[in-house]
Amino acid sequence: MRVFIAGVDGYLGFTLAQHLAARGHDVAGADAFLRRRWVGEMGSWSAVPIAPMAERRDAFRDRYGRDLTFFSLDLTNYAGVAWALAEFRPDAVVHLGECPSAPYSMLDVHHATFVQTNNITSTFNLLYAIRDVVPDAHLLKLGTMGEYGTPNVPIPEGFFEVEYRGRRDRMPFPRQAGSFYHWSKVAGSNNIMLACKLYGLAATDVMQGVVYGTRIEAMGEDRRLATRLDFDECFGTAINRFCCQAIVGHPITPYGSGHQKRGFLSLSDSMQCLTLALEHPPVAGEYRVFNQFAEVHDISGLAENVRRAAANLGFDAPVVPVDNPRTEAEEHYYEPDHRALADLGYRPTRTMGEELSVMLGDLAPHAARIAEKRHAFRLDVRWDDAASRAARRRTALTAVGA
Ligand code: USQ
Repeated sequence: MRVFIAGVDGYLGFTLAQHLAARGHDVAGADAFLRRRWVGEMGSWSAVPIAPMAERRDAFRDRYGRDLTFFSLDLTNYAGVAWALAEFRPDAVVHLGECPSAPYSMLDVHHATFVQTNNITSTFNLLYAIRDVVPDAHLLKLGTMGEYGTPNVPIPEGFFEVEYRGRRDRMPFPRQAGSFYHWSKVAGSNNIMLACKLYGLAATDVMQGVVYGTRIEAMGEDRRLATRLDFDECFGTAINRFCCQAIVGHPITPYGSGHQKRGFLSLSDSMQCLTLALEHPPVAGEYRVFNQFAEVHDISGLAENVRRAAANLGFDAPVVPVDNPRTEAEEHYYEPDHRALADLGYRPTRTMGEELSVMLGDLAPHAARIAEKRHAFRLDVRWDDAASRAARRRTALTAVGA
């Protein structure tokens, strides 16, 4: 199969390219290296050093015996997107090329607008380019479990049966996203659903939980094939951040009561699921939704799991709950379905404990690198009061005479 990955330089994108190549698929990708820039804007860098794209492609060829065709391209440029698809003629397009950070979208009006514009535009460009250039290609779009929020009822996979005033229908399950980023993903889902109906496109919208992990088996030990792993306040997700904190003896930071629950899955399981979706495409005109996660945990439980796994390896870090910078339910019901991928054959490959040991082992050699940017663990993006951040920044700058 020929697979085009939008966002191929990212955490999931570069990993997926390798996973697919190892399974014999031909892979191309596009990226404008925005993720590298955003993390730099946060005053941080990837905990695991990552190679420039030219080196990544050399290493890819060495390991998988095939090229990673690459388009240096901003996905908000429609002509560029259409040209890339015409050049490569994919059977499937995987859309991982969005700004993935809820906190980044809550920084201020400029970041909120940027995240929504960037994400909605890139999705439209891919939809229209597929329609006009490769209409039979399957669009595999990364949505998020965060689209649903935390309703007080079970969460189905995308759709549910409703009975209202004596009439019944099958409808999209209500979305209650909790950040401007998550709402950008809801907009993407709605637009794809309509495009499938209007243009007969085939799409899978993956509501993915929080991913953690440093590697997949295919990568081997070539450092040029390593994928990024972020730990800053905006681009570091809970488990990845907690592991980096533990490695440098920084307090592990569950927010608030830590009772908020989320679905989690390892990087290798994420690859397994995305590949299952690609290798079992929907039919023309079908818009299907998969909920993609392996286990539901609450955040304080996770923090404790990381603390224990790190202590076993000789890294001691306390768990110190901090005031929750987000506006989110901390005590809530959470029962999402996740049957569709299991029906296609998905089976988790490792327990969280096993994965944490691998991760911590991979991160340990980079402790000095993480420690150098430990200021990036800071917490100053608040959902309710972004202005306080600017005020604190000003105070800090005044204090250093800047
Ligand atoms: N959290 C902490 N301490 C931290 C960081 C996070 O307690 O130091 C908590 C947050 O308050 C939240 C939970 O952990 O309750 C998850 O936060 P996160 O930063 O790991 O994940 P989130 O912001 O939800 O976003 C991430 C990805 C996003 C993806 C989403 C899937 O950045 O792209 O869409 O996970 S989901 O969470 O299922 O919506």
